[in-house]
Amino acid sequence: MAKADNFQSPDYYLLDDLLTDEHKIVRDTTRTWVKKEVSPVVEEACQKAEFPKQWIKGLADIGAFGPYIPQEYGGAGLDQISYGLIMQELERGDSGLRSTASVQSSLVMYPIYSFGNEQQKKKYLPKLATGEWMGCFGLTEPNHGSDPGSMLTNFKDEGNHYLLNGAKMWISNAPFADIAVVWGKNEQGEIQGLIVERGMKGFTTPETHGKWSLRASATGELVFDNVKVPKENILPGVKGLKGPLSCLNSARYGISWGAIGAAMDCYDSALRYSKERIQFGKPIAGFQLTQKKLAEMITEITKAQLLCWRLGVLKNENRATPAQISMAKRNNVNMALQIAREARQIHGAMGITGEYPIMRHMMNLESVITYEGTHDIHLLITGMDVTGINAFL
Ligand code: TGC
Ligand code: FAD
Repeated sequence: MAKADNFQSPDYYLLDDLLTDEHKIVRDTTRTWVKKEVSPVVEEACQKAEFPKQWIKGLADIGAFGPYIPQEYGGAGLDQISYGLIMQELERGDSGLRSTASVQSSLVMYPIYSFGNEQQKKKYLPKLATGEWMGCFGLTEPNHGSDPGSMLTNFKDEGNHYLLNGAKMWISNAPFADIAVVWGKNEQGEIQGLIVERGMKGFTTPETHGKWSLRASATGELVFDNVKVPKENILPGVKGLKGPLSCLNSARYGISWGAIGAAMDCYDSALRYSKERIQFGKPIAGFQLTQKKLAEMITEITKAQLLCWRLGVLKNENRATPAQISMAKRNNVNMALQIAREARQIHGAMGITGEYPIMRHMMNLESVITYEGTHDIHLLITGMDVTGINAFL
């Protein structure tokens, strides 16, 4: 049984002063929903490795599906900082919950909005915003993870439809998704996006079991065995790897904020526990080594908050570069993982139990540091940006 959610958000540099009233309302609405609907059930969901389906309606109601998609298509029409704050609060609850919203917003709604035609936008976006339809994003393949440009999934033009073959692996939301935005190569070897719908013959989504991480998020494969995809389901607005990578820019940006949420939860729990736990006749918060851990945690959280706020401003002005987003994703996820490990130590043996959120965050972050570009891939993107030399070649 999980303990009451007494989370108090750290704001050491008074960053609330930089937020608008709308930002604060959006953040607080998400936080309230997470406390009420997520915290009481998340531990059990993770233990059972189940995604609580009732979260879908709640996420839609708070505007977490397509926060920055215009209202005419069912989105919330918010800015990028609001999007980030929603991701922060969701991941404070659980990275798997944030994953579900990230995928739906940045990896399914974003490509349909950015690369789809009007008919596709009208058909899919409103239903995705309400959660009536859930989506997933197929880029990674069994043999092509960090190097998606080498993908084998392909489609042929057969006159009145495309014939799609191949397989995708490690796909969040796949087991229950109604649609999949799938990236494959056309006969000229160019990457294009297709919207594949559940029920199309030859399309299956086997679930991946046995994960020790992101257990409240459903993960699966996408298998395409001569799937006939109607011609109207191709995304006409983009060709090449820049299509899926543009979606990743949006999702990675959201993860940068999300990781702060997980870190804040670990810090908050460790701070409270260290003041309550007595050893050698005094609270362990009184020992210098515990204070070092807590002081370093709040310093790193504050730096990450500043990084994200600035990145959000740049994103609102359409000035954020992919390399700047890589820096924030890499720094903030690593920061959160280190904080989760230190917080686990402060909780002693209690830190390994589900009574505290620490171990769950720590295990989740082991996926977050790998997906959406691994820690090292993002380092190499920064390296390429500052040196002008491509280490991938
Ligand atoms: P490269 O030759 O550098 O680039 C190919 C084309 O793409 C353009 N480009 C970008 N465009 C937009 N945004 C970006 N971030 C871009 N990065 C590159 C580039 O300009 C070029 O355009 P053009 O017009 O010249 O063709 O590509 P490369 O093959 O050398 O690969 C580069 C690399 C390694 C950085 C990239 O492929 C990469 O980022 N790999 C990591 C793969 C990854 O992140 N996969 C994520 C899968 S989705 C996921 O994990 C979801 S988890 C969801 C959840 O649950 O939250
Ligand atoms: P690999 O690419 O095989 O990398 C293995 C190691 O080699 C890493 O440490 C990597 O950094 C290193 N490496 C690779 N290339 C280089 C290089 N050039 N230089 C130095 N080191 C290198 N994908 C989707 O498309 N959609 C999803 O919804 C999705 N959800 C996911 C959910 C979960 C829970 C997980 C774990 C993954 C998900 N992924 C998804 C896949 C994810 O994006 C990939 O796992 C990730 O891109 C890394 O690919 P890989 O696992 O094949 O590792």
